[in-house]
Amino acid sequence: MADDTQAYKGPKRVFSGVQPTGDLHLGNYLGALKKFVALQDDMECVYCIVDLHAITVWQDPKELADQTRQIAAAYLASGVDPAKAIVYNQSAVRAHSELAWYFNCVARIGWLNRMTQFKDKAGKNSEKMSVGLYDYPVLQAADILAFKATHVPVGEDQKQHLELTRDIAAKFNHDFNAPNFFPLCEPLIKGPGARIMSLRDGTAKMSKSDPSDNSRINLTDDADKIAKKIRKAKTDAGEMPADIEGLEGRPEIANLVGIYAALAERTDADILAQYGGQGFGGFKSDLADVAVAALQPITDLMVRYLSDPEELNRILAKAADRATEIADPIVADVRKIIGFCGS
Ligand code: AQP
Repeated sequence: MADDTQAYKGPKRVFSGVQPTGDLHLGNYLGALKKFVALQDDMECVYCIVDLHAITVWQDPKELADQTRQIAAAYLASGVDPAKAIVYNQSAVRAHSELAWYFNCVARIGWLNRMTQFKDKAGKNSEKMSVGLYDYPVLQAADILAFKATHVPVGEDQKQHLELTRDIAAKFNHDFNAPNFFPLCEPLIKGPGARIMSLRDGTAKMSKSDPSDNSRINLTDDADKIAKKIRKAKTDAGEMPADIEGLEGRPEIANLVGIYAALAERTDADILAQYGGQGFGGFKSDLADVAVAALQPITDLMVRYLSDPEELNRILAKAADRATEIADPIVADVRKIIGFCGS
């Protein structure tokens, strides 16, 4: 695998996406958006709002476009610059759907059966879920490979899906005797914020679909709400540990320390050295200040962007044209490689 990654000689390109399925939270910000901004000066970046993924579960047609603009506003407010990065919604670029079908014929059912995210989301109701939810990782592979993306910044929950993307790319290259046609993309997961956990349960991922709003900090929360949620965040009967070993078996404390470190751009060890031996009150109060200082400017800017939906529509449409210019020739080559008549 490693040799194959290096063997790909095409340009380096970043692709990632976020679903328009509700308010973005701190996990989405630290696991994805913050990384998006950091990469846009170094490589060509394609940042998608994955509305085709969103409809794998029911979305109200009256709300989908608003939700899509909400994510676009969050991208821009976080610092993604549409003059540098390509920011568009997935359904506006046909290459995603077309390539997903070709990859449906490359991916194996056994591979999809192993995907833990589908099992987690479907629970005991897998028979009643849409085929799209089951097939979600194949569309994700098409998203990435329609741009021959070489780097994919995501949170840790997406690791298994990116391994599947690499498997699909490798099998396509092998089956069609097209060595290195698709790159084996490199996940950019490591670093602070890769896995932010629920404020109510340090063993569960912070998630949009958690029924408890107190489990997450939303990018739309105001300063009071952020402070209240952090005050209420679950801790334990002990005190703040002074070193990393002291976080062992204390997932809620480890999560809060990780959030502090990621937002303040400091290390966990540094935070622990400062607060070790103290109660949680002062630490939580400082964490709330750090969170408000980092998130409030983003929230304010989001409101400004959302006040002009037509401008957001224009930004998305222009970027969709740029995305189509990159993806269409790649998918045309795929048609030729597969051997379709007239391609
Ligand atoms: N808790 C998290 N910590 C770090 N990164 C996270 N991401 C999501 N949750 C965390 C990353 O955010 C990006 C966008 O995610 P998404 O909206 O496309 O889908 P998701 O992973 O399904 O987000 P949620 O909040 O967990 O939604 P539900 O509740 O619907 O499952 C991805 O890069 C993801 O890794």
